[in-house]
Amino acid sequence: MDSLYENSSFILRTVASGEKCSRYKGNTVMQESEKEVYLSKRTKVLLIVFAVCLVFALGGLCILGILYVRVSVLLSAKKTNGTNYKEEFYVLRNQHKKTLEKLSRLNHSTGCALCAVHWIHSGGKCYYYSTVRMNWTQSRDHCVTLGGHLVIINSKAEQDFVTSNVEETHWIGLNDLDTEGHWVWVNNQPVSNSVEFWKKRENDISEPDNWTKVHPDGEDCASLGHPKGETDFWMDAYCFEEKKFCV
Ligand SMILES: [Ca+2]
Ligand SMILES: [Ca+2]
Repeated sequence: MDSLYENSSFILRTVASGEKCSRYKGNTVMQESEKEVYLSKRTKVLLIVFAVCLVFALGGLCILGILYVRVSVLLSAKKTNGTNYKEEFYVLRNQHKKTLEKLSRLNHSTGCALCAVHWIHSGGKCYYYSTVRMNWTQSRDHCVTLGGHLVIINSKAEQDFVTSNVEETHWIGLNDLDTEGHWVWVNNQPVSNSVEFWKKRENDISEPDNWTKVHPDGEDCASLGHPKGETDFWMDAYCFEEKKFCV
């Protein structure tokens, strides 16, 4: 009986132990199940966040695409307009140049003054005196847009005529930019020794003196007179000074 009692006790302990084990296993299963549910929820949340981010990213890409297309269209339109204006400018400039050439031919054939408005006729040519001041290079380029060139003086009569209409220093179409001391007109013709009107000084250096005391680069562009004096002779001057100019 003792043995049976003992065995019963063992069985009871075993049963009790089995119950405890079952409860433990049950708890473990429940924890794992909760863990799986938690992970599943977390995965869903992450997927939703990812999907939302993806939607925003796609939306951003669409907006960027639309902006890119709009900017491209605008730039293309501006480029086209710029090209059109440029072509129009060249056409008008050529027309202006041809008209001036016709006027010049008529002047030669008839002896009448047939220059454009604001241009002055003399000796079969038309002259223009600017109202604005520019440096020499700007003046040279601007004259071309007017259908002419910086004035080239070929005779004493032309020198007298050109200087008779100016009251302050003006640029003329003469420079030694390429080779110091080698003066050439804007049509690449050198200055004739018999037709030059440089300022002469008896007791000092005559013009052109390529004066470097004020501007170390010297003086490579010719003008009628200087800012503070007479205008009926040529002087070399610093090319970046701003002066009126003759066409
Ligand atoms: Ca010079
Ligand atoms: Ca000088």
